[in-house]
Amino acid sequence: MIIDRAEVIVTSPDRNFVTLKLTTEEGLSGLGDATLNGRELAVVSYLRDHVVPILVGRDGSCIEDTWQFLYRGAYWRRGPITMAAIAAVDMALWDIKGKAAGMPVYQLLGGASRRGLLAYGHASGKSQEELFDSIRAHLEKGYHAIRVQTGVPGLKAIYGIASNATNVVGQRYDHEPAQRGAYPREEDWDTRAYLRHLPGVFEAVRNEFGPELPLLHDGHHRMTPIQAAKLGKALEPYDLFWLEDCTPAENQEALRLVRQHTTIPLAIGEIFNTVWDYQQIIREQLIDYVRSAVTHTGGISHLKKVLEFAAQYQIKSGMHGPTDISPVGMAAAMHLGLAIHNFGIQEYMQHSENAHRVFQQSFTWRDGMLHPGDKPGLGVELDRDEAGKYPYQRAYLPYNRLADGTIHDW
Ligand code: GCO
Ligand code: MG
Repeated sequence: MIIDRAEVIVTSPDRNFVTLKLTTEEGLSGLGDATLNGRELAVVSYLRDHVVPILVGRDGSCIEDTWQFLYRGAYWRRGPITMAAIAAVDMALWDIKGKAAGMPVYQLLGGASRRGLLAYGHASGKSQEELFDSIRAHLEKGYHAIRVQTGVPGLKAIYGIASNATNVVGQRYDHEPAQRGAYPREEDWDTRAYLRHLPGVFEAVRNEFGPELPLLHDGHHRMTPIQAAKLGKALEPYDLFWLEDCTPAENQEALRLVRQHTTIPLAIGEIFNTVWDYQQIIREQLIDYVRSAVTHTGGISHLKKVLEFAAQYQIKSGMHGPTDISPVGMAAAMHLGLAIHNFGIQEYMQHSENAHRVFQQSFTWRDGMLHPGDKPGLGVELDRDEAGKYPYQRAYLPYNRLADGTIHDW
């Protein structure tokens, strides 16, 4: 199965996506997601300038060997750009292997461990009324688990909160994608105001929607360890499924302090790239869910190893699935999530209709659960004509400042 062609396709149906397409001499093709939100072209160059020239002519059936060749061979290991590029190659090779075998990738990974994948969506609102409307819209769309993000009195713009009331699933492209434009948007932040406000919001949501609905929250790296501990304690009565990214977790030790004070489940890892980023927090059981995306963690081959390590400590998966993970990356997450034993939950934010036209997919979404479908490979095809209608547009994630002008984690 010699790799004959390797192409990098950049398309922007409502947001930018970078896709690697590998084709073998037999004419089998595979897709891999290499999208790094707001820094897309860096991965394009890494692939086009450094990876494509050494892929062509290799035996595409050797997935692990190709992974090691790209990881160890580069000498410069880890990091989001390298690992997104390797992930794209890895996904594309699994896709090809599935097509060659006539099996969906989850079968190659050991077969299904469950009927489907519980998925959560993103509800948000500046006010309680908007938030409740957004939660209701998600329930109507079939979600059985919901992430709750809220505006904070006195703050104008917060990442993750839709800026208008039409916060309807599939139409919400005014938040979370990197914003198109020449310069990143500035937002504001005040952790004390947020800590005062959030517990009351969860109390109101529980009173309105009852005790059973799984509720999640993303702290987006904004707290110090002691602030995170305080928030975890304050939220305990509302029985959250998880509190995500409570601190900037590249300081893995910070979580020890959080753990000493609260039993709230912790989810971390969407900005991690390798098992090494998880070494301490998994071994010391400082988290409950691994948030990595297949796309940003070296592909199916590497994330599977991270999740198997996590399984030894009863830590589960909670794979990243906002709209900056392309339909190809989402498919890879679904195949992996279906096969592993320690699946927890899958984030599923839903792509726009234009994105669905570019990427033809075979997954199903029923009763709050995702399933990757049974087409051979990953089950996604890319329509080149549709992709060509949407050229790349420069886009940046926002940043934020405290009232005195200090830049803060956003
Ligand atoms: C999430 C995330 C996203 C990321 C975004 C960055 O939990 O879904 O925090 O909103 O910030 O994917 O590219
Ligand atoms: Mg997050």
